[in-house]
Amino acid sequence: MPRSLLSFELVAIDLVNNANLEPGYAESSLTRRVPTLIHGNFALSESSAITECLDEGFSGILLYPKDAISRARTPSSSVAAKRSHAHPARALH
Ligand SMILES: N[C@@H](CCC(=O)N[C@@H](CS)C(=O)NCC(=O)O)C(=O)O
Repeated sequence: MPRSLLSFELVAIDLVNNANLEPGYAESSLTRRVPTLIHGNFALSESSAITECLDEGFSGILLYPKDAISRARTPSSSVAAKRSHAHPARALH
């Protein structure tokens, strides 16, 4: 399958100094965690949501199998769900 790359700017967030909690970042991130995808006025956090958005929203990006059952069985789907629900910060949101 052909793949193409999107151009992007990577912005480092200084988690050691809690830059993710500062207004500049926190206002664009629902979870106040990294990563966050920002595309124009649209902002999306949670890596699995980001990869699904890229997969479905941008032609040429193929991150998941097209078949629903195969997609559900990808390690990222189950691991992401477990991590998110187990994280203590989840209780804050
Ligand atoms: N399930 C989330 C986990 C995100 C996450 O835990 N990110 C960490 C860095 S790898 C973070 O932002 N930690 C800072 C914090 O929780 O305040 C995802 O996959 O996006």
